Amino acid sequence: MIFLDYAIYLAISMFKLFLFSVYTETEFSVGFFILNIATVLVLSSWTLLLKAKTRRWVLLSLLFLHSTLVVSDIWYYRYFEDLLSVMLIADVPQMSSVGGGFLTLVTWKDLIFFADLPLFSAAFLYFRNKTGTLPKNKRLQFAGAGFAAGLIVFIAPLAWSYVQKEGWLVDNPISNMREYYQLGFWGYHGADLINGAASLAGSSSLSSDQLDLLPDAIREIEAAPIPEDLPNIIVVQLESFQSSVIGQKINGKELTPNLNQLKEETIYFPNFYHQTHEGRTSDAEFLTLSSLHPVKSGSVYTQYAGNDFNGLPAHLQRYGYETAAMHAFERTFWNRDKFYENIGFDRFYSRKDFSEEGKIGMALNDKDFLSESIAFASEQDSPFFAFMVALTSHTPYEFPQELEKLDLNDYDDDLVKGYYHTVHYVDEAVGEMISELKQKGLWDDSLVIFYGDHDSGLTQKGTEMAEDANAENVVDLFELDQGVPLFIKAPGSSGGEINESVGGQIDIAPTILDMIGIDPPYLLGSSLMDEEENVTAFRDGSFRYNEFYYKPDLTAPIGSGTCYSVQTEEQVAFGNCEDEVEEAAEQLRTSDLIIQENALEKIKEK
Ligand code: GP9
Ligand code: MN
Repeated sequence: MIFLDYAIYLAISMFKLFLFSVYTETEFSVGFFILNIATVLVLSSWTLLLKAKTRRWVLLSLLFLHSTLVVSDIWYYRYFEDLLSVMLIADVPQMSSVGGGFLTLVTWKDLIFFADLPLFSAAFLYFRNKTGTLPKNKRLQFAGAGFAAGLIVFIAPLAWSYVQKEGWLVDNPISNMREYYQLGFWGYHGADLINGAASLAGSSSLSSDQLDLLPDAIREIEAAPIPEDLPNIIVVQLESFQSSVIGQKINGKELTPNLNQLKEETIYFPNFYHQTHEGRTSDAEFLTLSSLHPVKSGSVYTQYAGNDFNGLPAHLQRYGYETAAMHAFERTFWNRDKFYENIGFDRFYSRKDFSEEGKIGMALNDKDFLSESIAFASEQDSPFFAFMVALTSHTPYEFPQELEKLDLNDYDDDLVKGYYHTVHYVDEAVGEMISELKQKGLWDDSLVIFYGDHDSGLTQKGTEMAEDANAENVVDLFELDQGVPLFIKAPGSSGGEINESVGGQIDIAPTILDMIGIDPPYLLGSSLMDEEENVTAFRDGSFRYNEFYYKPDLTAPIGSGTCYSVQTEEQVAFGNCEDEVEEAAEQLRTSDLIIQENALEKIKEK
């Protein structure tokens, strides 16, 4: 067989893509197989033009590159349930933050992706004198036929579905995984390369039609009177802080006694969720400060730090607030120095402003961090807005043994143990902070908020944490993974209250403005204090609304998914979620347009 090497190459390539689905537990149907083989043909049939000897080495190199990309995708998927993207280039400096946690993504079985290399080489050596080379025109015919067949099979379903389903395949798919299922592994990476290159080159595609699609409210510039006696605002974002730890007991001991107690003095929101994606901490901050969604690949902070957003700090500045951000890590990490200045912070207290001694994990421990942050906040003129980003409970949850206070002998996973130790410590830090705020007269009249930035990364089905929480069905796992605590201490109030409103980090800015009586600029979120039910959307198009949770089927067009009742944890009729599916998608599209096309600035220029 003249092209035996190429046939083996195709078989191995397809096996790798199949294995990718097995490792990531994602769909692999017959249609998807055909789509993938078509793209492999399109990308590799040119090698049939080469003489046999050269072709083998080229195919071997292609297999190596293929494995490298597949394995990188698998590691990335294990952390983010998403695929790598060109836009992540801007995030390479932050990748180190996963640190020791990254190694947990790598397993020995991943090496299988490179097992073909020695086997393929051995087969080459064996066949090296047994296969001849076809004449040039024949090779051209085979290469052309392979390429054409691949292209037709790849394009046909796209074209068909474009006609049938009004373009869902080429429409904004909202999530990378939907694009992957529509275009196949190589199709996704090819499309991403083109879009990413265009974006990095700064080419803008915002048409005036698209601008017209934006809600009218965006254009309204408010001129509201300044309310009297505006309170100081202190917002504390806690690292990897899940709501599952609130009220949790370990060997009869409360994991978060201080936060549990805080329910007596503040408004607690049990139906509050993080909406972060790949930008992790930076996404949580962005959602909070801009009331927009994160982008579908990478972080807004690193890619769009200079764009125009209706930022909370800048809006508060208009009403006379002094604004300061505190985070005891490198000021350039996640591009914070640029983003904070752009969004309206007068000052940014970073690692160099805090004590050098007393590190836990990545930075100064949260007890000292919060205490020193209060001192910095007190230096601001009132009213002030202080935004504090804590860091002790960051993966891989390293915690000094001498400070451990919990008996975690019943747990096996070191990451889970570390997580609970750090969470318990951060809870103490919050308790001490509240005492200090009270002592300094900064508690009673201030608006103080505590919330978690995102989950611990230890919540997937079958993990020790999920099993410990008896999280087995879709709703349980969603709650464990997406739920973060939110406590709001209203100015001048001391009573505790449970507010059942469904919401997410996108609602924090509108809630703050609502509570202090300032008209908001155009924001995507809504105040949690009003009675209205809002759609709390997540980056993949899933959402919570009312008593329902909707999980999309990413292998299908927008609108195919399953609706669940959060109360019964059972699947319910799709009709219960139907109206909100498009609303959630629309929220994400509007947000993308504002961020990626810098639409707010363009509107002002118009
Ligand atoms: C460091 C912090 C890291 O500044 O943002 O947290 P992460 O983004 O990895 O969750
Ligand atoms: Mn984080």
